[in-house]
Amino acid sequence: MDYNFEDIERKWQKRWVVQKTFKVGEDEGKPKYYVLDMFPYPSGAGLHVGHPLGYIASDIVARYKRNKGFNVLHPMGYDSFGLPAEQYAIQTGQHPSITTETNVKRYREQLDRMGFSFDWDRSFKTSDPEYYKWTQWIFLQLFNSWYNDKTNCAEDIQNLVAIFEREGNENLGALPEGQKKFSMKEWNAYREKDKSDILMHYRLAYLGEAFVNWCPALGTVLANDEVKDGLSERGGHLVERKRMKQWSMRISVYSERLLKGLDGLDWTESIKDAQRNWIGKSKGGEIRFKVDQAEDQFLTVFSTRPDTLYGVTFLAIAPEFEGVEKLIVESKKQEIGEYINRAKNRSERDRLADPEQVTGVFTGYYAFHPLSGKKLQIWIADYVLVGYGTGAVMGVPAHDARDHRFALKFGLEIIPVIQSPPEWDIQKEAYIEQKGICINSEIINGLEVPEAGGKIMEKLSEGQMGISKVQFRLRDAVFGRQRYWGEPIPVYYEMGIPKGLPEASLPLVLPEVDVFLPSENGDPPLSRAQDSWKYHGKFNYEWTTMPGWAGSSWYFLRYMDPGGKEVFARREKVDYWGEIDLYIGGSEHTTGHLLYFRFWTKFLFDRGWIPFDEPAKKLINQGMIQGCSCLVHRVEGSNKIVSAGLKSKYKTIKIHIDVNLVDQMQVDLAGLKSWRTDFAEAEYELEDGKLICEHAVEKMSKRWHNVVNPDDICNKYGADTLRLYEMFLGPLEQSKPWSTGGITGVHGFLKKFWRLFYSSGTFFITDEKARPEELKILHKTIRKISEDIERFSFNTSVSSFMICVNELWDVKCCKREILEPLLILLSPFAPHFSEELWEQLGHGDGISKVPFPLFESKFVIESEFNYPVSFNGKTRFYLMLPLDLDGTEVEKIVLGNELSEKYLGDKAVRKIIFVKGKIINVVV
Ligand code: ANZ
Repeated sequence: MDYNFEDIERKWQKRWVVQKTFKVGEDEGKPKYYVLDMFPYPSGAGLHVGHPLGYIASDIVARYKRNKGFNVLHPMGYDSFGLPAEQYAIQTGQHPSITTETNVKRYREQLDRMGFSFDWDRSFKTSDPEYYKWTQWIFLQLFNSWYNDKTNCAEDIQNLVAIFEREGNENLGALPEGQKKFSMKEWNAYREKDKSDILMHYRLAYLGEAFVNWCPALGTVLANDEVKDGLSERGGHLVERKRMKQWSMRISVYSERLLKGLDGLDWTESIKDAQRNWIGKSKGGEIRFKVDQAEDQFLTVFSTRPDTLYGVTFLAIAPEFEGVEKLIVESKKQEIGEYINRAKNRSERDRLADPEQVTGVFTGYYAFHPLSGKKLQIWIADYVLVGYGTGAVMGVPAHDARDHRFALKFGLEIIPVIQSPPEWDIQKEAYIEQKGICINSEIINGLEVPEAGGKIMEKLSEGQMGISKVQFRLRDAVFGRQRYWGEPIPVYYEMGIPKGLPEASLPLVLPEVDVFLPSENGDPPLSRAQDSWKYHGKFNYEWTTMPGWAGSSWYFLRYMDPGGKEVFARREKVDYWGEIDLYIGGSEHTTGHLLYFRFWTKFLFDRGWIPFDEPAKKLINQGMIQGCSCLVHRVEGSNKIVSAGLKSKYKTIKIHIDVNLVDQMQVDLAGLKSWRTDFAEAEYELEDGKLICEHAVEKMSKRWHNVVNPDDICNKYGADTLRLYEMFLGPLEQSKPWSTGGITGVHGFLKKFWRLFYSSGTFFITDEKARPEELKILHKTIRKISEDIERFSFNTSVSSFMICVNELWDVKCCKREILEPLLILLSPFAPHFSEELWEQLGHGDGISKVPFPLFESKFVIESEFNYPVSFNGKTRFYLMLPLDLDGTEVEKIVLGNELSEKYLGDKAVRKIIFVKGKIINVVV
């Protein structure tokens, strides 16, 4: 019987579903293993062959771990809220839930065809009300929590209210920006609205004014990680900075813990470093400069280099600096107003990206140096960012490159305060080394940089002119989106006061609207909901919805207890499954999802709902599978297509064509003509009657006509070949182009493997005892595959299988003792194939839970070794000798060898160095 993958795969996929083979529950008798893929957004285009790369890898691990005796949780679901379904709804009027449903169905079919061992009973979509009920619930917990710096832990906001009622905010340490001290008496006398405003400064989910990335084309705000180079990541629309009242998440309070937690994680260093950078911890100080023309007014800057304080020659503030208008002299108001407007339309990234283009305006105001008393000009400059530090800097042109450029452009003084090498021209270039001896700096002259910085901060804090400070770059995360297709934020407004919904009112279900667009007056789409969509029929609900990252920040917990009605996940289940043991997904989520889900995990841990504070112990980022585009040459200005070899005769442009029309560079001409009318009408110049095209490696995308659908590969070669082939393409973490060139080789390997079980068309296996060389082939492979899977090196596994099968063919092995364990080894990679043969071998129990074969070293021990024989260290020849010979026996054989006589001549042997299994060296 031939290897009929179609029937086999259909049969096993069905059986796994019917028998619920991969359904899993808590089992105290087994160690657990939780392996998770980043769940997909079900887009209309369906999966292409790049998507399953990570899923195949995680499925191999899941299956392997089951065979190793682990109780494996391996779930899959859909991250189904988001922009594309909504954009489609805007264009077509089709409700996003319908689009989502259709796409999910398609994804499921595609995933099923690849033979993944997911426990589908645990599946859900983030847009299911039963799921987002709990996303809303977590939002409410965040809303009802604050971060206590003293306990370093999130706590119930009622604890804070109790403190205020008892003692006001006087003992609470640093106050939130713009907040005043109040006593217990004052607090108790405040109106509800005032109290609510004060508490808003503490809540972990809060409504606050913030500069946001506003995308007019999409009509919504975007998170920092959704903006790339000043454009929206989705759609590439212009993004501007705008101050808006927004729901935000106070992730910044977790900066230090998010940073520290990285040290204990088995994630790739590059991801950890990217997160470290994004969190961006800087140690330094806040320094106050008294403003000259204003009574009691100070300008506070944040600096990481207090040691350079005597080198300050100007101060600069961000154009969006709060209170900027109070620092501008009358005569400059118009000029500065225009400058500020221009700066607003430059994204933060642009402002930093173009260092040569320094701009700024002098405000006409001055401030005094806190130690020397020197008068310093205050400037407005757009290289100063409002969201970082205090939004103001002290300009030290001698030692900071940006300040240096600024000083050169505006003719400001450059005073060196750190000793630079003698040849250094400080007027030409800043000396930015953070070490050296201080000069021109009164009280710190002669001191080294770090010590000098400490001394300055000490001196400043004595006069209350500065305090040491650790600053993080990580900003609070904007949470509200002016979009329809997201979780409604469970908040209503009573007399202008935002209030969290009571738990019993959850889920707050997304209301129906007539169109999925903002209303005429620019309010978000949810404002279009009918009057019935009001809390208690009278209070407006919040109109913005949650961002894409809300649902994905805790989905890994829901898989542990997907049906739970009382709680997001029952504690005993979470205790059992614990952290994700292996998480596989793309590295593009580094500063988005991968940070947010760590944040929510830490929060849920703080509030006692889960027993761990990091979600994933190990993380692997699979590489991208790029497309291999096909391009034909069209003569410029005509509709003439010429074969690649003739292109030098003409001036041509390259045009993408569908990769499915090409076989090894040769284009199927008839297919091309029926593919698009411009090709049907074109004139052709061929080479030997053939149209040859060119290849280019690019992102796999519809736009480049280079998308390869896994369904097509499954139809042609089967899912097991697809699985093996994707792994065979190269190391999991590397990006690599898709080419179908090698797939027949992999398919051929499976066929050859299959034939080991068949003799003249009938199943034939013997129970004869295996010979040592057969056992050696098997155990070498067991060792290699086990090591490879543990190291996630799947490409090398596939090669080892190929070698093994070739070797077994050479010795004509058809023994059960060899082939049975080999099938188990292969089963994580090619599960349908292995299940089928396993059944044919007479097993009724399925291959997915039988023990993984154990490596036994005794079978691979070599009995002989091919020794290099050297004379005075120089290798002259090789001798194959049994490994159990001792030194004297070896000596005899070596000296008796006729080749030795040749190299010895008449010289006497002084000694022979013999290392078993390594070398023989004759010293003369
Ligand atoms: C004086 C100084 C002298 C500085 C010197 C640097 C070198 P990191 O390390 O990234 O935290 N800075 C502070 N707030 C800023 C803002 N809102 N926009 C732009 N720049 C800002 O950077 C901290 C340094 O960046 C601070 O230290 C400040 O310049 C600048 F030789 O102060 B420094």
